[in-house]
Amino acid sequence: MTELSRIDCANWLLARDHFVLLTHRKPDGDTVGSAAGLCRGLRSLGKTAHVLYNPEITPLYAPLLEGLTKDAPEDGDILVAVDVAADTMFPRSYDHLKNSIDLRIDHHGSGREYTPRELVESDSAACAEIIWELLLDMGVDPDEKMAEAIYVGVSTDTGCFRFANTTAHTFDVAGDCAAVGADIYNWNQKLFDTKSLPKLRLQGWIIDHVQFLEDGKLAICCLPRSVEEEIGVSEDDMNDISSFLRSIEGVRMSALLRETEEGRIKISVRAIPGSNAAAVCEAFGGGGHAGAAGCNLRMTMTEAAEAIGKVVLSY
Ligand SMILES: [Mn+2]
Repeated sequence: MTELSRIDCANWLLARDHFVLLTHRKPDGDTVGSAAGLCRGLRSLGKTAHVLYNPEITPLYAPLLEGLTKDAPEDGDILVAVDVAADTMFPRSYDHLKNSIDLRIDHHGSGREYTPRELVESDSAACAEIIWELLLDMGVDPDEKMAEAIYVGVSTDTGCFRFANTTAHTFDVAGDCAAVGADIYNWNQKLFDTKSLPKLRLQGWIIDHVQFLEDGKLAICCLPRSVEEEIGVSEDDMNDISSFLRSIEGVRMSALLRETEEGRIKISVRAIPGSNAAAVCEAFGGGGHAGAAGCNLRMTMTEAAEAIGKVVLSY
């Protein structure tokens, strides 16, 4: 595997054509924004580029991909994964493509190699930050739609610039996006200031059912699928629900446990600086960032809560 510098990566892309960009399962603002921004940038250079249709795309982010998607790659297409830390993170329908991905562009330091070459900058708060610089390195003249996609990526991965991963560079990129004309107010409103009633009801349920351990430093909540269904929350509602637990006063680390359709337990861990969410999840075969990480366990909810509770505070 070759680790590319950003300039090498820009030149590698410039020397090629016919790109298909891949996003991760449960696509968030960063993977979608990165793919949309890069796709538009490549097109502006006269290249053919598409984002591979992701069956899990939600109504919140779907507009960013309008006119950009393609159902399947064709012979000779170059496959590029953006914001995808491991090949286990792709939607099921991409299984047959896993061995033919040419390049990974990512900001997950704990990611696992699955491509012959990669550009990984783990000090970037969002993959979209790397994409923005890459666009400029390639000589792209950014337009409003590119800026909007990149803004969605950087703002969502930083919780609207509140998380500890936010750097001066994150603000620089967001500032560039604003200067180019991204509709920042509209996106902030949609992403951070509007909550559906089911989401608020679910937050209420979580507050009623959260367990505090270690004098309130650790918050764990087990969320049964039946509760999600009864309240009627959407995937968009669940987007940043795990960060909500960390916002309780005194909590250093939080874990939200959910039941997946495949009968596994999906654990989202969030931590404040000084605690390491990625280390916890790596102990269970998952990964992520120090502030936000995840893993999937094949056990019952009670077993999973016990297992995670034991490990959590050693990190
Ligand atoms: Mn990301």
